Amino acid sequence: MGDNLTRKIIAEHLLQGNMEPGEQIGLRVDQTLTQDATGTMAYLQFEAMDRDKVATDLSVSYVDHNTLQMGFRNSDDHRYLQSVAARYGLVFSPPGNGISHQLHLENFAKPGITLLGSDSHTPTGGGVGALAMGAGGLAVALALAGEAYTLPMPRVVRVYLTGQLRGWASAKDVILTLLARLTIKGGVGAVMEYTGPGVETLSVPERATITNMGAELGATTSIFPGDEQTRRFLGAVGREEDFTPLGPDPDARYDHELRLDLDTVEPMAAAPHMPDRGVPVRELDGLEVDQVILGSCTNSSYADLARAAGVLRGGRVHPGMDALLSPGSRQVLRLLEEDGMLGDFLDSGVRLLECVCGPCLGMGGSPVSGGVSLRTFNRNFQGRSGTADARVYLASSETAAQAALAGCFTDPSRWGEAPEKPRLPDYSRAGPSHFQYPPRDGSQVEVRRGPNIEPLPHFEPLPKRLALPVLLKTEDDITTDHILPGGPEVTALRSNVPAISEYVFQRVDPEFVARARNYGQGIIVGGENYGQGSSREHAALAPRYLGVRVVLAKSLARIHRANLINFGILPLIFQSKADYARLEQGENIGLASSDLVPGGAVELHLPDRGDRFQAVNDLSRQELDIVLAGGRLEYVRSKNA
Ligand code: MIC
Ligand code: SF4
Repeated sequence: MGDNLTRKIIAEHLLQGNMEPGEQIGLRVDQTLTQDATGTMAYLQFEAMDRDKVATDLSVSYVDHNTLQMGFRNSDDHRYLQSVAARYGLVFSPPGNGISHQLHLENFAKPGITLLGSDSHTPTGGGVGALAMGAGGLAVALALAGEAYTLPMPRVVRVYLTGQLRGWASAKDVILTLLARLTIKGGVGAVMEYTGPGVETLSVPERATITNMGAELGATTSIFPGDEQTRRFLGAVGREEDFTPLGPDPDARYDHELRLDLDTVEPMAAAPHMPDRGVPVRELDGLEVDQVILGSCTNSSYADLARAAGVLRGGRVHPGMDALLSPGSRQVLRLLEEDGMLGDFLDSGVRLLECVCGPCLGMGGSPVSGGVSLRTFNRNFQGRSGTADARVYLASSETAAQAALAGCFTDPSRWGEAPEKPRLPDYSRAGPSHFQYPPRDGSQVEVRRGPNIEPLPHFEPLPKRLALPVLLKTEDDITTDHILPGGPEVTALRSNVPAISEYVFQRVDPEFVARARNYGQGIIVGGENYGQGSSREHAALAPRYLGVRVVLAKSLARIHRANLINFGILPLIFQSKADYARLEQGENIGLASSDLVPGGAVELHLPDRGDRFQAVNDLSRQELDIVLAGGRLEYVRSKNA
């Protein structure tokens, strides 16, 4: 039996462990990326490791998330990132250059490499056949120091595509269809590997939309082969030498298989407030829309925006509508200008924003109270837009542009004949990119820190005996946006743990921080898929700073689980859901950390009731040692000592 593409790349990079699904493996990391919101912490951690230079083949530090520069904090962070990149040998992408994932796809990702990024949408790189994974900042810092990236060996799911997209159906509709079918937990523990005759009909930007939003399936990553389409894309962006043909063996084995006939895909929209709530756009016909936003790492390629421009050409945005655009990169914007399409947007009345993430994480562009916003983004979690009672729908660029003109969702059967797919543009016409390359010897470069950049907190080892009050009990599907919101106010504090901790669970329970302070330590009880969504490690770091020592949930999202461990919080899983049902906020739970054994059950005491129950402890030996030491940095320090 032959191997699939995922296993081939893993085998090529395997440093530790066996390739048995679920077993802990360690991979060599070829490339890393960070963005500003997770990057400052990642580089503070890297600096704490006392290395002289990064050990990867290529590492890029992007500034794309928070570029509002309201006050000194944000600007100081950017200067810190720029100086740290020059000091340690990273490429720096300044604010306005573009969105990290779009830029990395265009400029650096290639078939067969491993890419680790401190952002959950790093799998965008799977569009060119890279094994691209999201992780917390500390995992990236360790990779920069040359350490293996450890993760559970994923199952490999074959997504067998047949047919080809018809009419107005787009790549976004493919992933929204899969999400509606599989749900936001459908990819947990798996790599989604796309194969079959439908694959060759999809261009790299279309593939990247699909792999990008594989993050919303909870997948470890998603990947397409390196084939003729890949070669064509790398040629267009001027990197044909980066092409290697790469794919699964013809008789490759998979752990699971799904099929999707592209002929049957139709325009879809994910309804509020989860990306898996997809419905056909025709069913939303007539639903009034107050705001449309084009852009984000999911749908801001030249092809995406060219299709939207085609719809808008000669028309006017509906008077009641606020329409915004943030192109994926400055080069994409430049190409749109060259090809006359910037004029289509401007003349139709679309507002032009910077080439950054922007409204996607609530950096401006919040919709009106109770409004409907239709966005080409990947996440529509409640409140993420900055307006708590807004209803956010996710759809393709074409669907969004149609709604911008009509002021409401309309049935695609009335959109007329769908245009030809736009060709890949020739990037030699796109003007310069603005990457800043590091000097050969950065040892004399001064790292510049502003007053908002606080040193990392030190954490104590896990005590032998714990008696912890339940500080909060949550529902299922709590996202990291619930745990620690995005938006300009909070994101500006990403390099200041004491300050950002004030915002933990702000939208869920405004009393949480005071309660945690009052008790000094505690436990969080979570439902299914606790910590899904973004990779922000602050959603572990800030609760730990407030004294959270254990998260006991029905299940945990992969990146968040790793972040909890990295900051010394013990992740435990309910053995029986009945125990979840009976626990209440304020109840005390006792635990002896000396009873913890790797992969074993653990007994928890309920002293107020004179009762006890069992929870699953699925930690490996190393993970447990990290938690016992008080976190990953403490663990590395104690090992070195
Ligand atoms: C997101 O889309 O939620 C973010 C903002 O890009 C996060 C990273 C962060 O919180 O800084 C992600 O996806 O990992
Ligand atoms: Fe940026 Fe949004 Fe993509 Fe996150 S999902 S990287 S905030 S564009």
